[in-house]
Amino acid sequence: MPETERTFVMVKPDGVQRGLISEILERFENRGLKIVGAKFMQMDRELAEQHYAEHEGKPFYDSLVEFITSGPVFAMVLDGQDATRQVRRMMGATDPAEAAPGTIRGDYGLDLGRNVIHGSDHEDEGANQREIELFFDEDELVEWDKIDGSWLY
Ligand code: RTP
Ligand code: MG
Repeated sequence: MPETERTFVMVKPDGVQRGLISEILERFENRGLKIVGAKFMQMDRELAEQHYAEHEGKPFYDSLVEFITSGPVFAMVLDGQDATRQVRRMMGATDPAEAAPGTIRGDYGLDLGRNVIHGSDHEDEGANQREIELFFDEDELVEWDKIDGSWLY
């Protein structure tokens, strides 16, 4: 079996409000990424500040924390080969105006703030594990194998 890794992904409040959870989840499932955890939740300020600690002090930090706590988010943990990088490729560039069509932000993002989705940074080693632990308890993650499917249908 090829080696896999887990990554943290979150539909942001704009994506939830626009009813895009299932559309986004479908893309990841179709891509073969395995869901090992999922949670519909309201982030509080403390969690938002921890999650975006790397941006503290930047001009957009306050509005970022404000935005991410403005309504519910859909957080998930996905497992697959090179999952962190693959998710980032599927998300597209941070600024939807720069994101390629066919990517999630390229297809649905409105502007730099309202860019629909967050994924762990693949260039920041350990970000995926850090974010998974920040949002999920170990017992909220499910270890399971995809079967070969011969008896399913
Ligand atoms: P994210 O963390 O949300 O997945 O986005 P990202 O890695 O693609 O981008 P990052 O640099 O981590 O920025 C986090 C979020 O902050 C907002 N942002 N605003 N110059 C700006 O006004 C600015 N730069 C970034 C974006 O909403 C970005 O997703
Ligand atoms: Mg980031």
